[in-house]
Amino acid sequence: DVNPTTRFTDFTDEEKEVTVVARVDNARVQSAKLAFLMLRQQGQKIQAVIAAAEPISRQMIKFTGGLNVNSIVQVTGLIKKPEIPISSATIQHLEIHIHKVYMISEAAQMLPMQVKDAERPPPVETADDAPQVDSEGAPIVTLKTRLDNRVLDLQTETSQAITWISSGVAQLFSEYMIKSGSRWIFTPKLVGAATEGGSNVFEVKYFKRTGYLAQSPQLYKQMCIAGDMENVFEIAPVFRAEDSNTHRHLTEFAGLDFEKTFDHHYHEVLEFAEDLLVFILSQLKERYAAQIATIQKSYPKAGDFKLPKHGKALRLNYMDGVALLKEAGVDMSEQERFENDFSTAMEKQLGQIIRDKYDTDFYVLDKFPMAVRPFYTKADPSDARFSNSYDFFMRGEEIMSGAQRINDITELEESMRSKGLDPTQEGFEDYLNAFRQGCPPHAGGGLGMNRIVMFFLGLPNVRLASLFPRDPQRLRP
Ligand code: ATP
Ligand code: AMO
Repeated sequence: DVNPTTRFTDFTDEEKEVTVVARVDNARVQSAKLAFLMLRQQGQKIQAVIAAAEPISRQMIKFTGGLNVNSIVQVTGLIKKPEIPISSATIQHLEIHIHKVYMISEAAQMLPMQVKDAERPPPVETADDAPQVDSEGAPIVTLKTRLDNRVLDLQTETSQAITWISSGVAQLFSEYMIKSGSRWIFTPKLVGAATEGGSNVFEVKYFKRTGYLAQSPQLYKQMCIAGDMENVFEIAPVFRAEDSNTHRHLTEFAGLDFEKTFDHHYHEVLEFAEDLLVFILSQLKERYAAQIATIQKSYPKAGDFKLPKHGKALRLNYMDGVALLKEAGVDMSEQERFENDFSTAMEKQLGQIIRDKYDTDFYVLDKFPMAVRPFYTKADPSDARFSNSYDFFMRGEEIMSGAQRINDITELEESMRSKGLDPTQEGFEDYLNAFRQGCPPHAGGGLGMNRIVMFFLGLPNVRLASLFPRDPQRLRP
C-alpha cells in the first residue's frame, strides 16, 4: 500500500519507509559502496543515499550514482536525520536511505541546458546573447536560452515559485469577484472588429472573410452589461500586435477583466477595483510567503512590495501626478499635459516620488486626459479635457486601465468619430445596437496578470512572469 505521489514536503522527522517519485537533480558515486542522489520535486530538493549492504549490490550503487540527471525515478527508502544538515538541499534536516530505485522516465544524457545553471540569478539580457559568467566563472544562461528551453527552466525553484504567484493572482481575482456576486464570463477571442480601435490587431483568415484576435473583451463585457448581467468578470488571453520589444510588453497576455453597473457615480466601481487590488496584493503576501522568500533569493525586490497604509488604496488625480513631477523638476507643457500621457520614464519617476512621499508601491491615478483614452471612455462632465478614467500602478508601472463607459448612443458615435473610427463599420454594429436598445451606466477595468506578477515580485522582465511568452520575436516554444 505505497503511495507513489508522496511529497517530500509532507515528510516528518519520524523514521519511516517512503516511496517517492522524483527527478534526479544530481547523481554521484562516492565509492564502490556509496552513492548520493539529490532528488527534486517542484523545485524542492532532498538528499538520498545508497550504501552497499545486503541486499544492495555494488552494481546497484553504480547504477544509482550513474543515473542521468533529470531522469524521473521511483525511490523507496527510510527517512532519517542526516548527521549534519545537507546545505545543498531545500529539505536539509532529512534524507532518504535508499532500498530500491526504479527508472520511470530516463532523461537524455546531454540536456540543452542544466536546470542548476538556470537557477543562477539573475539572467542578464544582452543583445547578442553572448555567454556570461558569474563572479566565480560559472556560466549564466541568458534569458533567451532559458526561454528557448522553457520546460527545463520551469523546473527551477524560482520558476516554480513564480508560477505559483501567477496562479495565486488568478485565484484571488476570481475569489474576490465571485464573493462580490460577479458572474464569470467567456467572450469570443475571434472577433469581427478591432476592439480597442487602432491597428494593434492580429488578422486571421476566417474562411472567406477576415477576422481578428480580440485585443480585449471590452466590447463584449459591455454587451453583457447591456444584457442585464450587472457584474461580470473574465480571465482570458488578450492579443496585441504591438511591435514593442520592451521588458513589459507581450503580444499575448493573460487579461483579468471586469465590468460593473453603478448607482450614482463611477467611483463606486473605482473603489471596488481598488479594494480588489488591495485584497490580491495583501493575500499574496500572506498566502504565498514561502514562494516569495524563495524568489527573493534570486530577485531581492520580491519581498519588499509596499502595500498602502490602513488597507486603502492611495488615489490621486492625473493632475496631482503632473504636479508631483513638476515639484521634482519634470515639467510638462500645457499641450503635453492634455494630449500626452506620462512617458515610461516619467511613470517610473512618479512611482519613486510616491513611494518616498506616501510609502506605497500601489496607487491609482484618476481623471486622465480624454485625448489619451479609448473611444468608449466617458468624458468628465465638469471638464471635458479630462475623463472619468483611471490607471493603477505598481512600482511606477501601469497594471490596470479602466473607466466609466459612455452609455449614450449619440455620445458614443460622436466619440468614435472624434477618434477617427467609423461607427458604420461592420463589426461595430452589434456593439452600438446594445446602446440603441438601452444600457445602464457602468464602468470597469482590465488588468495585465503578467504585469501584476512582474511588478509585485520586482522581476526585471515580464517574460519571466509568462509560462510560454509571446513577443514580436518569439512564437515558440
Ligand atoms: P497599454 O496602454 O496598452 O495598456 P502600456 O501603457 O504599458 O500598455 P503603451 O501605452 O503601448 O503601453 O506604451 C506605454 C509606454 O511604453 C510608452 O510611454 C512608451 O514609452 C513605452 N513603449 C511602448 N512601446 C515601446 C517600444 N517599442 N519601445 C520602447 N518603449 C515602448
Ligand atoms: P489596456 O490596453 O490598458 O486596457 O490593457 C489593460 C492592461 O493590460 C496590460 N497590458 C499588457 N500586458 C502585457 N503586454 C502588453 N503588451 C500589454 N498591454 C496591456 C496592462 C494594462 O493596464 N479595455 C481596456 C481595459 C478597460 O478599460 O477595461 C484595455 O484593454 O497591465
